[in-house]
Amino acid sequence: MFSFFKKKTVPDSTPTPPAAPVAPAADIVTAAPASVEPAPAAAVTTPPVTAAPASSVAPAKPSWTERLKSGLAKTRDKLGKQLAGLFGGGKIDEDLYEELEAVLLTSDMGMDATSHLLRDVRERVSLKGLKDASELKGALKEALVELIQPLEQPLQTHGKKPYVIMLAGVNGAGKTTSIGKLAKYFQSQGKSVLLAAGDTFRAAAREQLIAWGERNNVTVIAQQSGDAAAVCYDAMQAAMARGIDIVIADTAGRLPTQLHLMEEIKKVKRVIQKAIPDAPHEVVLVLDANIGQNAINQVVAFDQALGLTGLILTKLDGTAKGGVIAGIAKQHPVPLRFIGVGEGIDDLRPFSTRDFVDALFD
Ligand SMILES: Nc1nc2c(ncn2[C@@H]2O[C@H](COP(=O)(O)OP(=O)(O)O)[C@@H](O)[C@H]2O)c(=O)[nH]1
Ligand SMILES: [Mg+2]
Repeated sequence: MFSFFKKKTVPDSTPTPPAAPVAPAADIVTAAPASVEPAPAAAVTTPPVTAAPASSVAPAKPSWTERLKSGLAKTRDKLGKQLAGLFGGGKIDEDLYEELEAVLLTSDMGMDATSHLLRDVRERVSLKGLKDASELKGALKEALVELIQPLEQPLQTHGKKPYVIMLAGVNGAGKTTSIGKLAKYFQSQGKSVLLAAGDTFRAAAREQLIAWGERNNVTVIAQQSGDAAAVCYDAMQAAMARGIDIVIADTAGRLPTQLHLMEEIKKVKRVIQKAIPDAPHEVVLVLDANIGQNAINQVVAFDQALGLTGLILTKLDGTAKGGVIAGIAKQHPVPLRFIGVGEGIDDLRPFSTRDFVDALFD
């Protein structure tokens, strides 16, 4: 039996200030349990009436590059400081390479990526005849760019209507909050968005999405029943009927080791396919960067189950484990569509190798 939570309606006519994080996760205020809708599928709220209140109001706001830099501060502090020590001066010798290896390993790049980078750096050093440790930084930067560049493949949603994006991942990875951020991102490009509340395991999860949709004029398809596949099917039908551009389907968190739940999410995908034969067009695994090397195991397992087409790496701001991107690139590359460096609505952006590496080193 689900109870139907309602967000206490705070008079909220003004657009959310961009600085204030619209974190749908945290605070679903439980008011009086309101009427439970008998209808199996309930479309909540109406499609965006006007162009979504964009987030381009506050001029004093730090730029994305600045936020990326501060978001990566922990990784940079750890990696950068240690590297600065290495690059400080002196000769390039075996001791230096050994130290470099140790530093890379502690930044969660993993053994494979670390060995690869070392080999690459050695080649660059001998090719260019570098002698001084201070020149090593450039070589490492280039090697890292080359390694992770293949992950930079921004999501292209044109050509399909609706373009269907399905999200998967463990609990707390940042799926639902990322959906909010993505919805804003697509709306700001003038696209209409519909959300499918496919996390049917917890009533609160559904309410989190519904509340967010209400605040932001985004249609959310939800159901009282506990069947994620059915919700997603309804969402596909609704999106086609309404000529929606982008559908984003939330799903319940699950561990790859929970086999029955992995079967359940495979079914969600199949049912989406039934509604729209070439959908979902994008199957994204949302990863919390804090898990470091374990992210690679998750990529492998979810890819096996669902056939991943993209990744979202969240919470880079809270961790020193940003090096895991290199590990993914080396061990099981899947396009890294977006990275998250904060809880604010604008803190999710397409992944750019250059920006990332620059923010890490400079
Ligand atoms: N600092 C930070 N927090 C984030 C980021 N992305 C998500 N979160 C937080 O992570 C928590 C779990 O997010 P949620 O979307 O509910 O996870 P889900 O279980 O995968 O749906 C929430 O408190 C979010 O605000 C991020 O990029 N940075
Ligand atoms: Mg969620």
